[in-house]
Amino acid sequence: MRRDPLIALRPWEAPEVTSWGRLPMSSVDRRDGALSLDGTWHFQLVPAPGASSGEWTRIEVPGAWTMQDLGDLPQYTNFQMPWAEFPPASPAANPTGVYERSVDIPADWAGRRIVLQVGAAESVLLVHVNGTPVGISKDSHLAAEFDLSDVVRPGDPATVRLTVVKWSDASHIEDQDQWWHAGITRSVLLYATDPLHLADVTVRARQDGRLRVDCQVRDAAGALPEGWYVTGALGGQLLVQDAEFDRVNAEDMRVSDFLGEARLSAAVREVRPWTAETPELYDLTVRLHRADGSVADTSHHRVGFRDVEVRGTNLLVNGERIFIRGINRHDFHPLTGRTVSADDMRADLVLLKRFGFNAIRTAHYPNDPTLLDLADDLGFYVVDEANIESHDHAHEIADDPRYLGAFVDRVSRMVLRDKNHPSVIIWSLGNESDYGANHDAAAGWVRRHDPTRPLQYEGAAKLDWADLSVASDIACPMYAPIEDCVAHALSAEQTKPLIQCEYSHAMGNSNGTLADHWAAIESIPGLQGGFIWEFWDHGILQRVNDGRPAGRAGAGLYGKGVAAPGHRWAYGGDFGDSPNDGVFCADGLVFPDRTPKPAMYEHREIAAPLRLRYRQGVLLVDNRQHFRSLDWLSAEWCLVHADGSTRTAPAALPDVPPGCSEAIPMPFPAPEGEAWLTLRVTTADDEPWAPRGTEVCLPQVCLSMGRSTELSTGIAPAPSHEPVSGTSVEVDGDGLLVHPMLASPPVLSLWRAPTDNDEVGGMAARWRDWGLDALVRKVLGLDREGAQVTVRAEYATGAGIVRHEQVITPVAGGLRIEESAQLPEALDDVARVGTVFETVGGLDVLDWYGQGPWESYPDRSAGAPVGHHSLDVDDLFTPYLRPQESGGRHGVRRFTLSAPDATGLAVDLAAPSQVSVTRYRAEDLAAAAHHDELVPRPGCVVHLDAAHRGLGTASCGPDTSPQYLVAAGTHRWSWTLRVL
Ligand code: IPT
Repeated sequence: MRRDPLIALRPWEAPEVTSWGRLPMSSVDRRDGALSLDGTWHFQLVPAPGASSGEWTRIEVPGAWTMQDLGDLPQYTNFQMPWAEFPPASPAANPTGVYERSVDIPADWAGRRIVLQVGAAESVLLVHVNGTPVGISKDSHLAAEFDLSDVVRPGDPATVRLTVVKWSDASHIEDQDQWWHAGITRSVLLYATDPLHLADVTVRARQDGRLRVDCQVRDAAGALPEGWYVTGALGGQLLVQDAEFDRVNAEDMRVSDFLGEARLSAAVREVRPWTAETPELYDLTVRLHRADGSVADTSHHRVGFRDVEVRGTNLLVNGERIFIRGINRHDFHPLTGRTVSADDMRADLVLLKRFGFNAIRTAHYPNDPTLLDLADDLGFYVVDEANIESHDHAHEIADDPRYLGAFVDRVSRMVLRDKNHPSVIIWSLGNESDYGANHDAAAGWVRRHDPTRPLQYEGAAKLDWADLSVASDIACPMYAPIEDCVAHALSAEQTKPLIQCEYSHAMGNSNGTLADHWAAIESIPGLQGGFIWEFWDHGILQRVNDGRPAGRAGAGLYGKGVAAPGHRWAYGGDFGDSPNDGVFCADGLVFPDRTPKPAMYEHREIAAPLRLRYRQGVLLVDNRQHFRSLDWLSAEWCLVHADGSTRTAPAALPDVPPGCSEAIPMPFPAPEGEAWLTLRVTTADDEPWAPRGTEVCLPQVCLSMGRSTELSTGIAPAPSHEPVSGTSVEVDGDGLLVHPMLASPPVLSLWRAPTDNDEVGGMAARWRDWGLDALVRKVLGLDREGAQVTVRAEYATGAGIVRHEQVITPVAGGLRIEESAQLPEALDDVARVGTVFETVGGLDVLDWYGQGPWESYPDRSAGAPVGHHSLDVDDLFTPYLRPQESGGRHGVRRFTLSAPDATGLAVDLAAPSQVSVTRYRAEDLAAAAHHDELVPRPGCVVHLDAAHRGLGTASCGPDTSPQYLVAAGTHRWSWTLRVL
């Protein structure tokens, strides 16, 4: 057999080879009108490039083979490479997929230039057509195009063979924190153009309406043929008249000087500028005409008129200092791994829009091109990031000249593809790859080709946020503590806008202190926001019986964040993958099925377009947007009293300009006692991302006898429960309360099922060392004084003795339990101090007065308004992928837990407390690795916490702030228990 020259070249171990035979990247989108080659292809998986199994099977394109049960499964590592070879080497065992199909080349393509486009192939693509080697490409997240004109014949079938080599020198610079997959992950298509065609179009559209369009025609060999010309048409009705060009002919463009480029320019009067809040787009059609006027080629663009600029320490869009309410997003899907449909991408962005996000960082590679079309359309600012992450060998690669071409290739091709998207406001050179000459080379290319946008790279800026000489116009650290950001902004040293490229790591039950970040960002010039890490939990839907990915057959086998019975969300190690980094890939604000986690509601409120304030009896509405009025919003007032009464009234929103505030009349007469006023804000009309009536935010103020509190710091006093005599308190020989509604008595609890933050941050290990997960109670004394019982107990921990006292007193209709716990000095950081008990079965509904309805914790409670809430107990629980502390509600003052026949129990808390009601004990949660392993208990496990530790973000980044820690010393709390 003849040796295949593409295999003989061994391009998978040659970083200098970034491509061969590949056409230059372009902004001209050829997807419309192309022949789709998506569908079922013949497929062979062989153990190494050049091997042959002789056994053909089938595969879906686009689709990674790792998701189609073809013998090679996904593997998850964060930054460690999955194998030991040093760059640029890759392992000899190198799964290689051969995709093959036949395609009928349309007969009417005779005389045309025929191009194959492979949307994305991971990690090296070798192309053969009709047995002829056609080309090579690397970069798993950008399309590769090949000119087939000389190897196919219109009217005849052609055999397209795409060989994809999984591991390569390129894997070392695609070492992102995500699943390793392999195969063709985006669409494959074939299209034809005139031999003389629009090779590239560069659109510059300014906020003031100036438009410049540079068209590159290839291959005109320095001059367009006699009489050929280019025209452009902008917008439907309005602009063409006012624009200088509708039809700009060759003379206008000084075709005599033609060097392959034609320039069109126009000034659009009364242009509606593009911003993420006002994503105004104009249709631009560029046409290349033959001398007889017929059209040789057409290119469509959606143009947004806007300016981006870094001025001093501010990032400006259309001259305004904007806030970046961003998120990091991967191309991810639980059924297909990396292949994401347009509908799915739209659903991602719609959800983000509904939760107040206005920016996306395409972590850590250029996303599917459709994502940018949608971002233009729906309104997002995008940091477009090049596909470079050399994490494990960052230092070696950043200056390695063998990788120089790859760096420049990846960055420049991204810019060439995406430069006309108004949504893209910043280019990123990649992620976590140290900083070296290869970065500067790529930065130089970008600055020359596109001077209209700033550039960022965390690795360049991280050693000195203010250094103006490095390849980053933004100080874009990751996971910097709030105090460090504040200190920098106040230091007088700051030279660039500070926008964290990653912060508030959303792993498990997390995102503590998000509101504190934003309090700093909004009040300190120089701080402009950041991108939360990250959007998705990367759990892959897996069949439990055979451990295989469910693949496309799993459609619909999940809901409300949970996989259907017989399935689970797989994370690292679940496919037998080794090495792996476990559950670290489950660190998103949404579950793998896109169900929002409670932290999304926290963000929604922090990012609300409208905020309420109440100062000295005056109610103020703030328009917190940069460009929009409030006229797209409707609202309704809701006043909630502690006694359970609620009043509503329609609200008329004032015409407050962006960034301004206005006083509005109080909608209700001043309430007696404490009450909470909420504005339920919804969309007034259909928005592209939300039907009319969609809830946008729930700003709230506390109206409390002239006192005011934003959000949730106060709560009304409890009804008093006077002691009554004549009733008795029943306790057993150990001094444990016996009560008809309780299946297990109230005891002290100092522990929670560790969150991912607790585990990675080291707190969980400390708690285990102290023995807090298995406290042993020793009764010291039991006293009766009349009807009152006092029980004193102690618990030996690795950090000293904890003393606990319960004073139980009969009160009207129930029992009052006053408790205190004394924590020794060394026990200075526990998960909680409170009571835990279990109820009898059948109590399925929780009604409470406090913050809700969403899960909230002391350092994540800005998004949960105070009110009367009601939920089924099962719906209180948040199914974090690795079970952990979940389902808490902050600021709870009282609740009932009832059965359908309204029997049950009621608890009144003397002070607002952290409460959780679940079907699981903390140890049940801590013992399970996946949600499907949990077995609900028949009764409810109820925690009443006098103090509960904040969540923080210590799985990657800062722990919670000191004010949210549970201190040593004496804690006191008191509650009453009644039977309904
Ligand atoms: C940072 C990475 O950029 C991101 O890909 C992800 O791994 C994240 O952390 C954690 O989930 S890098 C980290 C070493 C700070």
